[in-house]
Amino acid sequence: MGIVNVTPDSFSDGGRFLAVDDAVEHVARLVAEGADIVDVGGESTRPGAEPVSIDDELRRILPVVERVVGLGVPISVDTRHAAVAEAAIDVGAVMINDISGLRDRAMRAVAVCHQVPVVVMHMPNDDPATMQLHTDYDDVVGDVCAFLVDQAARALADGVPQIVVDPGIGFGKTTEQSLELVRRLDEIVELGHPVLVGASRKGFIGQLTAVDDPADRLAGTLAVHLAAVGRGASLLRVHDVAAHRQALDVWGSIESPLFAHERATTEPEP
Ligand code: HH2
Repeated sequence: MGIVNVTPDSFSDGGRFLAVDDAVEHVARLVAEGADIVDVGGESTRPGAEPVSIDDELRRILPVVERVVGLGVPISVDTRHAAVAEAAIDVGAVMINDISGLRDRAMRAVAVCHQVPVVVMHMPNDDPATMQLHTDYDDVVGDVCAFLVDQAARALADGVPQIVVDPGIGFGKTTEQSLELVRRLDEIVELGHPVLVGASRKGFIGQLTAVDDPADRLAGTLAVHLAAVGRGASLLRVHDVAAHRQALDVWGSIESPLFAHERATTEPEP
């Protein structure tokens, strides 16, 4: 899943894709590099980010979604707001990425009404501004699993067609808690839903490696993401698609000798 942040203030690429033409060009590049899904968002959720009005979020993402649906790659909309999700679906998005974990009944209703899959991400509260004040878990993996089980069950009972779960790396997590979630990702995989991991360029990688510029954290990101795939993650949310494609092709060729060859020469199984 390639990341498209149509924001002025995202932690690693804020301001780079705020103009519609720049965002569309970026999507085309991510697709050319091998993204299977493109995730378009209009609100930075880094700790302390300024809240964005619904109108601004719509103004940022709708023109981009409208222009990229023709590229043939599925578009997911990265939003906490039901109205934004619905408007994006109306212009062609086919998936919701909800960092607030489908807490909002209205968001579940949008997914049910339009029969779109949803990424249900864990964060300890529904407010990026204060999430880092809520890192007091009994057992971070157990607490995250309990939240994801409850939210997935509620969503499926309401009629959401498909759930992807996500531990929310860095969202109300200390560095050690983010590492523990990746180390024990198999416990989240055992919940029975596809698992998405998004560690791309995040702060805990900088903290571990003393690399301040997020754009320089690709090697650390690949290390985390390959560890996650090795434990059963199905989707990776990434800024650097080409590097991930290369790493996954080589990793996959080691795990299964036909992997890279099959990817290059055959259509995927239905
Ligand atoms: N992380 C970010 C945003 N959306 N969605 C999911 N499902 N999982 C994540 O880990 C995740 C996410 C934060 O990263 P980014 O979009 O690069 O930064 P910002 O929030 O500053 O725009």
